[in-house]
Parts: sequence; structure tokens; C-alpha cells
Amino acid sequence: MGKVQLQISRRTFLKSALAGSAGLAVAGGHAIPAVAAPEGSAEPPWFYRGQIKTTYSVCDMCPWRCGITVQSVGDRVYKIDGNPADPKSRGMLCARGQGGVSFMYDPDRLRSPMLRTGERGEGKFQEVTWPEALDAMAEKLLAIKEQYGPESVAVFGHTSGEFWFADYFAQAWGTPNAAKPSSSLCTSPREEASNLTLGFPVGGHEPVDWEGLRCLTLIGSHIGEDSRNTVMQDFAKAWGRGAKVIVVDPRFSSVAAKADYWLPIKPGTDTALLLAWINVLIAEKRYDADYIAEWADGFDKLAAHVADLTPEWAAAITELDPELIRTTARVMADSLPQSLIMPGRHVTWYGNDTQRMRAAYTVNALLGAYGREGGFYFNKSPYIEAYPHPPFAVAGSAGGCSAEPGAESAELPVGPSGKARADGARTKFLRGATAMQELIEPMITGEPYPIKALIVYGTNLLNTVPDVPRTIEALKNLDLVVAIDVLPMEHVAWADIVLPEATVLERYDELWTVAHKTPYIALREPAVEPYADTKPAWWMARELGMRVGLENYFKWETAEEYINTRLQTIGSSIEKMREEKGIIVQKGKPYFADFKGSSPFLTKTGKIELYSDELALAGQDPIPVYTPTEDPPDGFFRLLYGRHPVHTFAKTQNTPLLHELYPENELWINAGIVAAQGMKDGDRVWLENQDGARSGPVKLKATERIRPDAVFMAHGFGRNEPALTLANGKGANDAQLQTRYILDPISGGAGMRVNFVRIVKEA
Ligand SMILES: Nc1nc2c(c(=O)[nH]1)N[C@H]1C(S)=C(S)[C@@H](COP(=O)(O)OP(=O)(O)OC[C@H]3O[C@@H](n4cnc5c(=O)[nH]c(N)nc54)[C@H](O)[C@@H]3O)O[C@H]1N2
Ligand SMILES: Nc1nc2c(c(=O)[nH]1)N[C@H]1C(S)=C(S)[C@@H](COP(=O)(O)OP(=O)(O)OC[C@H]3O[C@@H](n4cnc5c(=O)[nH]c(N)nc54)[C@H](O)[C@@H]3O)O[C@H]1N2
Ligand code: SF4
Ligand SMILES: [Mo]
Repeated sequence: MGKVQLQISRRTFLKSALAGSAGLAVAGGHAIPAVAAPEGSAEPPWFYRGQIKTTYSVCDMCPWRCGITVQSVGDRVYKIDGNPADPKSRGMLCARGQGGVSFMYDPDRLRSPMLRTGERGEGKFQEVTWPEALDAMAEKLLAIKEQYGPESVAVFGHTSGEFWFADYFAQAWGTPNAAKPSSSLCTSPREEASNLTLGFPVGGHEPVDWEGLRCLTLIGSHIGEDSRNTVMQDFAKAWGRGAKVIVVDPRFSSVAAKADYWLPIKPGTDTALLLAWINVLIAEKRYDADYIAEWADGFDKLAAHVADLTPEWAAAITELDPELIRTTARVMADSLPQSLIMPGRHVTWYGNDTQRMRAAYTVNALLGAYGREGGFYFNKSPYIEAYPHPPFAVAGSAGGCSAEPGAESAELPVGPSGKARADGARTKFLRGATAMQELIEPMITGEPYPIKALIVYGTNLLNTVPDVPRTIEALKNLDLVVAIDVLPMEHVAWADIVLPEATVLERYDELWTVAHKTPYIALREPAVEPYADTKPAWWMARELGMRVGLENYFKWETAEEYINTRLQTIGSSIEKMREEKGIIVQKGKPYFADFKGSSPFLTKTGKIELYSDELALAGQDPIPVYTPTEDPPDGFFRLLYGRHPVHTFAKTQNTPLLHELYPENELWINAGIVAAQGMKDGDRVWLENQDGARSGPVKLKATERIRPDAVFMAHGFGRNEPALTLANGKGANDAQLQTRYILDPISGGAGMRVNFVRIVKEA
């Protein structure tokens, strides 16, 4: 794999940072010169070095996006805190948010636009000016459009600036082939299940009405390792208040350690458990009968469907004690309607994931949780007009867990492969946003029509998308590969053109609009000037747009002008938002009473659809059915993966402060297995998957906290890119062991827990 050859050491980085400090004035504050330390003495602490400027912004260390206050002196950021006015952060941050300064000052950052000089994948580049890089990109894009049409350009986007490329530029340019990993590799099954069942998506911020919640059930949602700030705060409060907690996870996760009941389920069998819970709630008449009579459709069919699906039936499948299944159903029902199963977030597991999510929502409906205090509130998007650009050539956003329902581009996209086809026909998937990995196929085969260019914006292509060898084949085949990133991640070595972005602390972005109990809008402003020769995404998208004939979409000259035009529609401005600590909060409609008699459910029946006609018509199960997944072959374990509390995906392993906290991942493996195989805790081993792909070496963590049929590791490690000086070569890489995935026929989400690994003791 590639090596991005950058000739910058920590020393030259510091020098260039200092050289840039003269005469910078950044919007929203004044910089005054640093107080010089006396000769020979230590530098004064940062807060004595000059006037401290506070800037309101939004964290991007993960896609949750908490509001932050950024403190800087001169051209340097020193501290990030939670913005107390922000409904997500409420004045607090997680460790990763605190690590934002370290991420920004990573000495390995990309610093200049570059053009490829060697072979693709070799990572040999020449530094060029911005006009040179953008001219080259525009020329190539126009040539590809001329020969193959605008749809032959694909855009992958994630992180906050994704809007400018995966939404704004892609739609103006006219390609439907824009995709976000936060949809098809993360939330799409839960969003589609929600659309099918309730008539609206879950939205970026799960609408759990935490304050009154009395019983929380988690299916593989590992709060604590999934360290989203707000969720950890809310969980801690609910738990402190004595809310009951039920955790279903093959692993004794951090949150399982806080639970009243832990169900160590056999991986991939959750739908059987959910159906058995439904059976108990109905058979024992413990469900909210009045609520179901008023708000649900298809109850009789559901009752008949689950009549035989008893805890004993599920016990044989899930390897759980039937009495534990029965007891937990009763515990949930005892607290209804302040009782619910939280929608997970990363729910693309086994390729039958929309049905599992529908089963979970069915339990929630039986508990009467939707629209009830202490259950789920109905979220609402904030009101603000879109920028008045001419109609886009292509409608709909690329989706994603950060795309807010009701926001400007929230029209639900239809059928991924459907969108990829020139004839616009729907194929393959019933619903769902464009599936990233489905766009890779046309890059290789040219079917149903060729994709010739790929713009990778803020997406960690070779660590994020399963089946890495196939992605590499696609990269070799393309006519143009552009990487827009901040760090020399593995895929950057495969680009023809590298555009280095300014980090979020150095730029404006589209307004962050959040569907919430109290809908709100947050502003991101730069605290300091962009580092070295980096630029913000809005600037790049505009400069590119001007070069490819899209002037009409870029009538605004600066991000401030764009943002102010939008804010004007609600009587606000950037200036006013600064006075309001960067946040505008509006009024929501959280409960039934707010709908004054009309139905909040936007399904065809206006009810919660326990039986789905749409699924029946499409030949899918109208009520969830348990479908088994393949078991690991002899000598193999199912490869499970997830989060580590101080890292985000594969993007923070090189961040100095976070690297120091957790430099390499470990392989959780059952202690009995380790002993039986003559190994011990701490041994370093290699992993080999069912297709012979290898990764490692990784340290064994021998533990009773995981079932013997599975192993678990944190995602994002085991990197092979020497330009990532801290992360390179540490631990094992889950993505490289995921050569297989199964697509969910309804949402198009890619189930990645269908890979098996065996332990190899030597390299
Ligand atoms: N194997 C495996 N695959 C997974 C997952 C997993 O657990 N295991 N998780 C899945 C899930 S839930 C999700 S949501 C996705 C996440 O998928 P990604 O968003 O692709 O994950 P990251 O590793 O955070 O990659 C972010 C990329 O953006 C770059 N970046 C960071 N800041 C900026 C910026 O300001 N501007 C620009 N232009 N680039 C920036 C980073 O350097 C990095 O290349 O991955 C999915 N894929
Ligand atoms: N620190 C940190 N926090 C994050 C992120 C991050 O990168 N770092 N990313 C954020 C994002 S975008 C997402 S999508 C979320 C993901 O966070 P979650 O949605 O919580 O993640 P999952 O990967 O679905 O869940 C992982 C858990 O599922 C368990 N599991 C595996 N297989 C099964 C199974 O078959 N059944 C059951 N019941 N459990 C199973 C695993 O043991 C593990 O504990 O985290 C968010 N929070
Ligand atoms: S959860 Fe942590 S990393 Fe994510 S946005 Fe909030 S503070 Fe930043
Ligand atoms: Mo995600």
C-alpha cells in the first residue's frame, strides 16, 4: 500500500506555524502579539501570552457535532470546551473533543495541494499552487463529462464539510452518484425501518426522551465505548436516577457492566430475541393495549405471527436462558411507556438489518413509547430557508447519519443502484440512500454505465469501505481520483490530485441544523487562519464550480455571505449568532398533544405499521422473520468490531494526545480459548480471515467478557501508511479482514459482521 511522501518534520512544522503568526486577523476577534518570555526562562502558560479570543464553533472529532467554544491567542488555538448554550454539549466534551487541538496540530497534516508524479498508489507527489491543482481537476472533470456524462463522476463524503461536495457540488454538477458512509455503512437500516414503520426517519439525534425514562434496553449499542458526549451524559443521569438497564451484547461491554440484565446473545440472532419479547408482551397482555388500538395498524396479524415464537423457541437460537428472555420482557413492560429499545446507530450487521430494526420498533410500539414523555419525543427540524440557488440538476441528498431530516437536502433518495442507472429505474434495494460500495462496481465493470472519476471528501476510503482489494482495483481503473483530506490517510497515496483542507477550527461551514426536541441551529466559525497552504471545502467547491460552468450556483463569494443569506430568513445573522453564543434554539412539537388531534405518524395508514403493505408488495416479509446467519467454520471466530472511547473511526489514531491514551488495539478473546490453545494474555498474533486476508500483529486480551464464538477489536488500527508516523503499524485492521459483506435488500446497508478470523501465531 502507498506511502505519502511528505517532507515535514515536527521541527519545520513548528517553524512554519510561527512564521505564519504575523498580522493575522480572524473574524470575530482581535489577535494581539504574544508576551515574550524572558531570556532563558520557560514560556509563560498560554493564557498569559496575549488576549484570549473565544470563537463559537462545532466539534468535528466525530459526526455527533457538539457545540464548542474555542480559545485562541494570536494565531494559535489552545483550548476547546463544551459550549454551555449548545443542546448537545451542554458545556461538556468527550476526550476526543478535547483532543481537537492535538488533531489540528498533528505534524503529519497535509499542507499543500499536490499532483501525482509516480504511479497511482506509490504516493509520489509534487506540491503545486491552488490554481494549478484546481485547473487540472476542472479540465479532467469536463473531459470525463463530455465523454461519459455528469453521472460518471462519483463523490464520497463524510465529516462536516461533506455538504459542499457530496451535496452542493454533486447536485449542481448533476451526478446522483454521491454517497456517505454514515448511511450505507452505518444507519440506513434503522432509518428505513423507521420510515416503513412510523413514516419518518430516526434522524441524526436519536429522539429518546431521557429525562423521564425508566427502562432502557440496548441491543449492541455500546454506550461508553460509543462515547458520544450527550448520550453518555443522558445515560449517566438516567442510570443515577435508577432507570433499569437491559443490555444485549455478546460482549460484556462497558454499559453491560452497568446493566441490571446482561443477555450474552449468540451474534446475529437478535431478531429471534425480539420476536420472543413480542410474544411475551402479547401473550401475557403486558403491552399498552389502548395505545395500540389508537395508533397501530396490523396488530392481529402480528399477534398471530408471534403466537409460537416463545422464549423457549428463541432460547434454542440465541443461546440465552428462556427465563431471562421472559423476565426481561416483563421488566420492560413494568415501566411502560417510559421504556424503550434505543435505536442503535451502527446497525449494518448481518444484511437482514432493516427487519431487525423493525422488530425493535415493534417492541417500542407495544410499550407505547412513541410520542410519550419519557419514551420517544417527535423531533422537529429547525426552520430556516435554503440558500436561493437555481434548482439543482439532481435532487436529494446522499443521506447519512449526520443528514438531518427536514434540512435543506433531506428529500429521501430512492434506491441506490436505481440512482446509479441512467434510466433512473429502481433496482435491487427497496429503499435506502446510495450505497457506497455499490458505486465501486461500475468503476470496475462499467455496468450499468461507467464511473470514471471519484472525489473522496473526508472519507477514509481504504479503512471505511469493506472489501479493500476491490476498492483498490477500482482506484486503478479510474481516470481521475481526487482526495480532499487533512491527513495522509492510505487512500491519499492513490490520488491524482490531493487537496488539503483547513480543519474545522480554521474554517466556516454550512450551518448545522439539528432535528431535536428543541430544534436548533449552530454556527461554525474559524478560530484561526488556515494552516500552511490549506483551504476550506466551501472555497474549493466554489473555485471548482467557477471553472466547470456552475457560476450560477456560486453567486455568493464567501461562506459568510452564503450563511448570512440563509440566516436572514429567520431574522438572524452571523453577528447576532455570536451574541447568542453561536446557537439558535426553536420550539419543537415533541408529544401527541402538540399535534392537536392529527396523527404524527406519516405512514399511509397514519398509524404505526406493525404489518407493512409496502414490504409485502415488494416481496419482503411484512412482519419481521428471523433469518439465520452463517456460523463460523471450525477453528474460526466471528469478527466483531466497535468503538474505543478515545478514538473516532480510523481518523484519530495519529492524533498525538489520543495516540498517547490508546496507541494500539487489542483482540478481545475468550480466556478459556486462549488457555486451551496454549496462548496467554498479551501474546501478539496475526489474524487471517476466511478468504486468506491477514492483519496484525495484535495483542491478545484474554477475557471472560466475550463469548467463545467471537472476537472483538476497536476499529481504525493496524494502519499501513508510513506518513502516519504515530499510527502506522500498530495493532490489527478490521477493514482489511472484511473482504465479505452482505447487502440488506431493503436499505442497501452493508452487513460487515459476516467475516470470520482464525489466529495465526507467527507472522
Ligand atoms: N471496518 C469498519 N468499517 C466501518 C466502520 C467500522 O466500525 N469498521 N464503521 C462504519 C461507520 S458507523 C461509519 S459512520 C463510517 C465512518 O467512515 P469515515 O467517515 O470514512 O471514517 P473516518 O476514519 O473518520 O474518516 C474520516 C476521513 O476524513 C478525514 N478528515 C478529517 N477531518 C477532515 C476535514 O476537516 N476535512 C476533510 N476534507 N477531511 C477530513 C480523515 O483524515 C479521514 O480520512 O465507517 C463505517 N465503516
Ligand atoms: N468513541 C467513539 N464513539 C463513537 C464513534 C467513534 O468512532 N468513536 N462513532 C460514532 C458512530 S458514527 C457510530 S455509528 C456509533 C456506533 O456505536 P454503536 O451503534 O454502539 O456500535 P455498534 O458497532 O453497532 O455496536 C457495537 C457493539 O455491538 C456488539 N455486537 C456485535 N455483534 C452483535 C450482535 O450480533 N448482537 C448484539 N446484540 N450485539 C452485537 C459488540 O460487541 C459491541 O459492543 O458510535 C458513535 N460513537
Ligand atoms: S461526542 Fe465528542 S468527538 Fe463527538 S462531537 Fe461531541 S465532543 Fe466532539
Ligand atoms: Mo456511524
